[in-house]
Amino acid sequence: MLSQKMIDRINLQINREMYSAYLYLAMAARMNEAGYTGIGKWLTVQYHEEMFHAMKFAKYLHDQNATVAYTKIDTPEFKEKDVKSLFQHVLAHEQSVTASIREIMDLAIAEKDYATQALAQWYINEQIEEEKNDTQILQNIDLLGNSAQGLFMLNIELGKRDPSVPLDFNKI
Ligand code: OFO
Repeated sequence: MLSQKMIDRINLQINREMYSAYLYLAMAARMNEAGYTGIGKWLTVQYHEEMFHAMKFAKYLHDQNATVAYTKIDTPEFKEKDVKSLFQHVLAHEQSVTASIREIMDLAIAEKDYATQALAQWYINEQIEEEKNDTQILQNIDLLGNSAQGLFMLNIELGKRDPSVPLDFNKI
């Protein structure tokens, strides 16, 4: 059984994951408008990943007989128009999400809540992957010299990404 404090904190994280999804969907729109449809696709796949993260938390609350609370999602905030600055924002955002997940782990440890510790560990591992992906994209941009030709190639490469998350709540 989860404490009310933990239920509230996980519901907050569901909102944050959905904000991430919304942010990446908005970024995808900006990239598509600029003609970078491959980068737009990569960001749209990331939108699905974030919704999966939200649903995995929701499924956990459901399995623990706790109430899921879907709350208002803020308007996505970003000003960046060029590819490199956009991915710098993505990396910084993921670093803030990592800090948020660590707070859940800290609370789970403080409450001796072993079930949530196991769940939080999955997200901690996932955040390693998220930050690694964004760092590699930024490294590739630097290796390519942030040139028009380089971004053209990156656009093709990132467009190859396909979603890998289940869409069925019961298969989470
Ligand atoms: Fe859910 O990992 Fe990104 O935000």
